[in-house]
Amino acid sequence: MEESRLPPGQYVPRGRPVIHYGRVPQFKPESWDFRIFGATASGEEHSFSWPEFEQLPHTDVLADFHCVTKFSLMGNEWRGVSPSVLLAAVPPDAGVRHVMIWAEYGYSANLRMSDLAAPTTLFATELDDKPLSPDRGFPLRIVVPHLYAWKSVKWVRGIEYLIEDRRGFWEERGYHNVADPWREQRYSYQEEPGEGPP
Ligand SMILES: Nc1nc2c(c(=O)[nH]1)N[C@H]1C(S)=C(S)[C@@H](COP(=O)(O)O)O[C@H]1N2
Ligand SMILES: [Mo]
Repeated sequence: MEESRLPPGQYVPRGRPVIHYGRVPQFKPESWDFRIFGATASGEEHSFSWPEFEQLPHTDVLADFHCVTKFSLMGNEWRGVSPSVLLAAVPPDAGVRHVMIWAEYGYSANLRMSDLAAPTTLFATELDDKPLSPDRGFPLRIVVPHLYAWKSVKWVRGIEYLIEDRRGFWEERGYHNVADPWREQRYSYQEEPGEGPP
């Protein structure tokens, strides 16, 4: 393993840990939807059914991911829908600089628009050539490999376009609003002016 691939303070564990807060939700394809709402350009929200979402073009991303508890999972082969596809299908208002990613049970994480639009951010449906397992987010998770993994929300159900930034689940509980592992942005007390909502 090249050391340069591991951000400061991280290690590669034995095995591939699975972690999340709360229970694994059950996927119900008939009632599942993916909503894009908030500050859309049209003022309307849009929702995709599971068959509609599955038909969107898929691409591959090879990336590592880094949990703030210090383990890193290296070389994950994700397949899924690029955020650029969704941003083109349901354009945000010109003033949108942030988004909230929403999941089952109300889990959420906020991202800067630039982090959502980054080339390795993906709405993943597959890991290593198989559909995601239930505990890794089946049927859909976002992966944001360049930020700490609490931002890689499992069981995703939607995107809320935000004009003003707002903190998500862990960001409200003392974790850093931006969460760059290369800069060890772990906790909110490390935030510099402009890195979090006022
Ligand atoms: N919906 C949801 N997504 C979540 C979490 C969670 O509690 N709920 N935990 C996050 C955290 S802290 C980590 S480290 C990764 C773990 O992903 P893994 O279980 O695939 O290793 O999922 C993230 N996504
Ligand atoms: Mo984590």
